[in-house]
Amino acid sequence: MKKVKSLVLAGLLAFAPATAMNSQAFAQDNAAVAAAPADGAAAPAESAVNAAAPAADAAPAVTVAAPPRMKPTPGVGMPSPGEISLQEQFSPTGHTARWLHDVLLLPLITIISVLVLALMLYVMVRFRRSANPIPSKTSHNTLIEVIWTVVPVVILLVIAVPSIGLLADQYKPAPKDAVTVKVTGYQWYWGYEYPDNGIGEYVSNMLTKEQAEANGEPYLLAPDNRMILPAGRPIKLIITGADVIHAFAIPSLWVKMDAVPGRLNEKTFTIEKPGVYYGQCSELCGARHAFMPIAIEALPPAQFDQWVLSQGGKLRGADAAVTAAAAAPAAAPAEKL
Ligand SMILES: [Cu+2]
Repeated sequence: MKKVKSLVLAGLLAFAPATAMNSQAFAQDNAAVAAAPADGAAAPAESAVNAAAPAADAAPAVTVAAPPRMKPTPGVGMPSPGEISLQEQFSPTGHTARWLHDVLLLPLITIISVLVLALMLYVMVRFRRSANPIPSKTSHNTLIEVIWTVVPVVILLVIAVPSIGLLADQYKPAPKDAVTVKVTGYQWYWGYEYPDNGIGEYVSNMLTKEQAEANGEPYLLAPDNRMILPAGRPIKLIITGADVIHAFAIPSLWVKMDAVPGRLNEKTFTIEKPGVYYGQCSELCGARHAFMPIAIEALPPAQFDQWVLSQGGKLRGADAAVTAAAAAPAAAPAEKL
C-alpha cells in the first residue's frame, strides 16, 4: 500500500508545474473577459437617454386650479377643551353610535351602578350585626331569583339589537361607485393614493407649530397635505401599513381602523357635511407616533371633482359626465363650481 501511495504522490508532484501554468492561463483569459464589457460601457448611458425622453412627454398640461385650502371651524371635527363626551358626529354610523352611547349605554350603566350602590348601602345598614343579633336563616326566594335572572337578560337584548346593527353598518361593503383612497401608514406620516382616479400617492406630514398657527389650524392635528374627499358620496378607504402597525382614526367621522403591514383593511363611510375633520394615528407605532396627524377635507362634490382634475386625475362614472360638462367651458374659476 505504501508503495502505491508514494507513486501517486510522485506523479502529482511531476505534473504540478503544468497545473500551475494552466491556472495562470485561465487567469489571463478571465482578465480578457472582464475587459470586454468595458467597450460596451457606453450602452447603459444610451438607455438612460432613452429613459429621459418619455419623462419630458409625461408632464401633463393641468389647467384646472385646485380649490383653495378650506379653513377649519373651531370645535368642529376636532376635540374641544374640557370635552368628556364623544365628538360631534358627521357620518350616519357616527350618529347611530353616538345615540347608542349617549341615549342607551350611558343612562343604563348609570342606573345599574346607582341601583347596585343603593342596594348595598341598604343591606349594610338594614342587616348590620348590631341590629340583628340572631341572623336570618332565609336562603331561597324563587320570585327574586327569577327577576334577577330575567331582567339582565332583557337589558342585554335591548343593547344587542342596535349594537349588532351598528356593527354590521360599520363593516358594510362599499357600493361600486365609492370614492376609493388607499391609506398607508409610515413611520411617521401618512400616504394617500386615489387608484380609481389615477392620482398617485402623496404624503402628509405634520405642520410645525408656527405653520399651524399661521394657518389658523390646531397644532399637532394639522398636516401639510390633507386627504381630500367629497361630502355626500360613499367613501371607501383601503388601509395598510408600510412598516409597523398604525391606526387611522377620525373621531368625528366614526372612523378607526388598524393599518397592518401586509394586510388591506377596508372602511366605508359617508361624510354628511363639507368641512375639515382631524384625527391621529391611534396605535403606538414608535418614537414619533404622536406626530402623525390626519386631516380630511370634505369638499362639495363638484369641488372635489375640480380637485381631482387639478391633480391630473380622471373622474369616474356618472361624476365624470356631470363635472366634465361643468368644468369644460371655464377651466375652472372656483366661484363657478
Ligand atoms: Cu402610527
